[in-house]
Amino acid sequence: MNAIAEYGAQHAKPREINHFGFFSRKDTQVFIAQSLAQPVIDKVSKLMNMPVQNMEKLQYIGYPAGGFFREHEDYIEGRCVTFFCYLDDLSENCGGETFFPTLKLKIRPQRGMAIMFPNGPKNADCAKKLDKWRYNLLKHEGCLTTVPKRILALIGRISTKK
Ligand SMILES: O=C(O)CCC(=O)C(=O)O
Repeated sequence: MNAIAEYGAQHAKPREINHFGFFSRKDTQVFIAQSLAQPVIDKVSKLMNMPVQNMEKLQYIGYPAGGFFREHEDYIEGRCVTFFCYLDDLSENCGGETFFPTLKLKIRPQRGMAIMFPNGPKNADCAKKLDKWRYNLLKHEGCLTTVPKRILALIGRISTKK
């Protein structure tokens, strides 16, 4: 995990995105080189019970102090499961939690801790009411952090298309 964190810190590029409030984020990001990422991808694919071919690339996301990722959901083009692993311990009152507003669930990052959750289809492939319910349930945000925070993110897809 240290080698991955080092690779991420060396190669991640800053992003500051604001799509009229949607997917707004301030962070740094890089896809981890396959040779380093493969053992993690193999493990997560087992946890997700999905073939390795359905996994996206492993991402390193680093937030500077003042970084955030506003409320959003991850379901786009068949991205059906999300996995995050936290690389830092964040103490209370530093912000930086992963927040699921509908569930009123705030997860404070702890080094080595991982979470995994399903993403609901939002489009025509599911009844509208159910879509809305799932969307509301699983939308989440990376809260504003006052200290640096780093995570690994891996997405499983329903198809192998990338
Ligand atoms: O940083 C976090 O806690 C959440 C990150 C996130 O929501 C994402 O990468 O989709």
